[in-house]
Amino acid sequence: MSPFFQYFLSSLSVDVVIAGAGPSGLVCGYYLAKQGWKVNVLERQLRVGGGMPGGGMMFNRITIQQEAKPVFDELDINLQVYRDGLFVADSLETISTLCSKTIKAGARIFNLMSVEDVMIKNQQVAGVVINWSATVWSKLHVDPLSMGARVVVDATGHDAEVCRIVERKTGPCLRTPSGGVMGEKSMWAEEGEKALINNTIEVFPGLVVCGMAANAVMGSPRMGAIFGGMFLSGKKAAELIATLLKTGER
Ligand code: 48H
Repeated sequence: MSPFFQYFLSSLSVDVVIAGAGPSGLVCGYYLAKQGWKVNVLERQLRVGGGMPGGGMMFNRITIQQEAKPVFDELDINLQVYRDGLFVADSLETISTLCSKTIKAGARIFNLMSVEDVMIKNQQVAGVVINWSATVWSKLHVDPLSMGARVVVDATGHDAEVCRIVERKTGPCLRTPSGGVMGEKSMWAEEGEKALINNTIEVFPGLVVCGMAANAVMGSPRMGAIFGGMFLSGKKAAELIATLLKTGER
């Protein structure tokens, strides 16, 4: 047990905490850790991968487009040509490879740990409030712990949980047209994928949103089993965060 506790105690103050170990959160963690930033990825479930194992309607394959191929090539994940500009990957190979490379790059992944709130200091997100998922699910009244971070990433998928918490507790303060979470729109794969990169922003000081959460926050469409945008959004979030950290803005 003591190796785990040492690992946990030395993870309580880091550069970046990413909420959610789906494709966008893992890719973001991979690129940041590769550059030497201290990164924790917190995942509520027993396993990582978010929506990937289920692919589309439980077919364990994911579709990606040409633009995302360089990320798959870098990670050495096999792609099968489907048709012009579209490729198919085995979702289980994708999850296991991405998880392994993210950990080997130096990111720390904590599964079964939920982000239940954020810390806000001087109008800036300064970390997350965490608890064991089992505690949250069993509705036990157990006070949480906190984990400090210079930047927090909402990679929680469709529910955009971290952004919703900030909106609920701070008012309409997000960098969206309404100041709040706009809500995901119905499926339009091409538009959803296109919008996703532009929607990957620092949505509140110290809080970056990526993946499906970015489209939910900005009011853009969903895209079904096309996953390339999630990988590109995670990569863009990492680039954005590296700039914020390097310039000392966060
Ligand atoms: C800790 C949490 C918390 C919390 C949630 O859903 P994900 O796979 O998210 P993305 O954005 O990386 O990928 C989206 C993709 O899987 C998808 O759903 C697509 C493409 N849908 C299109 C469509 O049309 O339906 O992963 C999010 C992860 C999950 O593993 C959650 O368990 C986890 O975040 N999570 N972890 N604390 N509060 N909330």
